[in-house]
Amino acid sequence: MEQKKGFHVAVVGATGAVGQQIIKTLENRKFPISQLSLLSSARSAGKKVEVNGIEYTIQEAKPDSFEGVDIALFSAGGSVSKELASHAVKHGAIVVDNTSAYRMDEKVPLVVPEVNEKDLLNHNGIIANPNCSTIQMVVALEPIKQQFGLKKIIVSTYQAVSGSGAVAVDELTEQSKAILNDEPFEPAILPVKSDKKHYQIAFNAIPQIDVFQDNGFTYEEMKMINETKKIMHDPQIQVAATCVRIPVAVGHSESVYVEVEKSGVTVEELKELLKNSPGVVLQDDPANQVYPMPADSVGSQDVFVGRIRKDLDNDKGFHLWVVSDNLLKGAAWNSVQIAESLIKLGLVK
Ligand code: NAP
Ligand code: 3JM
Repeated sequence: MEQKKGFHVAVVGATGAVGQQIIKTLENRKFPISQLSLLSSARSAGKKVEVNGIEYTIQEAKPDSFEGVDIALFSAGGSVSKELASHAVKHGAIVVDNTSAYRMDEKVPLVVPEVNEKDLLNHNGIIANPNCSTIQMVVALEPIKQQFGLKKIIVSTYQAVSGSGAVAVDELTEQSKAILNDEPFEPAILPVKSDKKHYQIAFNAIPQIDVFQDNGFTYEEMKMINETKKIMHDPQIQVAATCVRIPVAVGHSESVYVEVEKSGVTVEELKELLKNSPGVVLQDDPANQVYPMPADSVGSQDVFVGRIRKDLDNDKGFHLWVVSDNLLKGAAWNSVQIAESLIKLGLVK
């Protein structure tokens, strides 16, 4: 079948922190759009948004919003995806879903194009975009796995508040102002809006992202563990995660410890490998204080890696520091990149 030149694209959650970055990314990439549907809840319906110099009106997302849509990019929370993604598929659209709703569904490919683009070939209408913290980690670790084998991953995250949506960024800003002005404040959003207690995020660190599971890990930590195994096609790989929210607006950082299979690997070999890996930028020059930081990652599609050290006790152990813009490679860019891959592979009819 002849490939179309432009596609009818729908963005569900277009007014959100991720949705706004999806729109910007579509513009920056000059994504081939013939028609654009910007969807949200009834709250934002009627708002005007300019894209590529054209004014669009935000519409309320409904089951029949997907008539004629080729590609639907969902980032409006898991319940919206569960309610509407199947309607989009019924109308003939391919869904790229940014929520955790379908990530562990066996019939749904979970894709980071640098790692497992070919998994797109087995889609059934829905493709899942992994969690932001998982994405940047697997981009950095897949080349190591391919070259030296990967036995174990232990990761601690330092995650930005924008991962919890636009309201969490507002909460950090308002709280910071209140504290600096010695005024009272009432935490209401973080760590999890729907959970029982809320804690100060300004000038603090909260070791809870998403809700606790019976095994003592949080859901965010379990997402990292399960998604990594699925994306890397390796159920045997040992993964443990501790996810922490810090008072940074944008840019997730991760301290990652890995154990490779091969003996005698050197730091220089790892640096050379990562320097030439897709989607990775090596920033590792301690003598000149060069290392990745979240403030420098904002606006970039890349994953930045530095502080690479060999463990002092284990010849197969290495420590890395991995940073990326959580709203871009962690969400919007990875979704648009998946859409570009789908077009390239001729999978959008
Ligand atoms: P946000 O800033 O709170 O935005 C939420 C968006 O969803 C808004 O556009 C909102 O529209 C829309 N929405 C809410 N309820 C809706 C409904 N019933 N029907 C249709 N649209 C509805 O949140 P965000 O940070 O952009 O994140 C959105 C979702 O993306 C998250 O819930 C999460 O599942 C996913 N996400 C994924 C990653 C990742 O790692 N890949 C990272 C962050 C977020 P209104 O303006 O009308 O309220
Ligand atoms: C990042 O309300 C919801 O379902 C959204 C919860 C959420 C998720 C998720 O589980 O989809 C907030 C922020 C994510 C994510 O990417 O996993």
